[in-house]
Amino acid sequence: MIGILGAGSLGRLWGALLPAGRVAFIARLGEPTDTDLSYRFQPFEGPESPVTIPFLKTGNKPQLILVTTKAGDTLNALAGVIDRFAMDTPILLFQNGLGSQQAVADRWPGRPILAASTTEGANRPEPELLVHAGTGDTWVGPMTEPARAAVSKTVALLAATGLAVHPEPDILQRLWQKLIINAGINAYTAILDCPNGEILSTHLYQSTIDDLCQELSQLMGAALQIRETPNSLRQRIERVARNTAGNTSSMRADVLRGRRTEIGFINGYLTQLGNELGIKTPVNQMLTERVQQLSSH
Ligand code: KPL
Repeated sequence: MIGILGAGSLGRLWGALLPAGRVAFIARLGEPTDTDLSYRFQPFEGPESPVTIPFLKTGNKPQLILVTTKAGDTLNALAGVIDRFAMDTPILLFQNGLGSQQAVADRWPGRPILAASTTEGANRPEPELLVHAGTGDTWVGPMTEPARAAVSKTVALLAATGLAVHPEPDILQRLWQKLIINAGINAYTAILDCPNGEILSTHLYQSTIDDLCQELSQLMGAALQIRETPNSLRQRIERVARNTAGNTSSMRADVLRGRRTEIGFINGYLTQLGNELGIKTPVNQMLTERVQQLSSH
């Protein structure tokens, strides 16, 4: 049995694709477990189908736990349920940005805590409909020492979905690559209230992107000892913005729905890291503050 904590788009995607009967959602502390969760699933190819997934019952011993909560909810959500699970149960974190993964690993260093970086695209155009909008890749790697031995088992369990899942010994580096893209796109789309591609021609983006990429390059060099020029980072950001030109970013979507954004785990995380490392990050700070002004922080 695989347990999923967090029934948003990504949790529902894994729930729909894992073998039926071997997957259950994990109720948060105080939530009822006697009803099933039902929704419609539109696969990337093929017809829509109904999905019904039970909640994990007391006494169920999951082999793996997927955590698909928002970054800002993760520590609390896990703290509410983790004592129910054996110390050797692998826990795989799917949060955007950085900061929440380290917080979980620091809190439970003796548990096998893993992190994933995924490019699978899923959304919920209606609350009861989950659409697998784009296929991609998922990389899985260890965040704590005991997790090293759990990577191949975790990859094998997830590969049952038919999705492309790969082991990644250096998952932090992989998470940074995604962080760079999100840091260069998401906040701009939220502030400017536009799809990803439209940021490229705006004054706000044009007048700050080179300084932002300078900050990102310095931070990445200091944190990972990986040197990438600001220019190559800018090219990567712009390639993704063009390839996803019509998309509403996750951050713009959060602002539009009045939800808390993940800015604290993207540009906010980078600002904080800059403070710790003595690297100036005025553009990350400006983007963080402007998004915080928009959303319910
Ligand atoms: O990951 C994304 C997000 O919206 O969070 C991008 C790559 C910007 C695509 O929309």
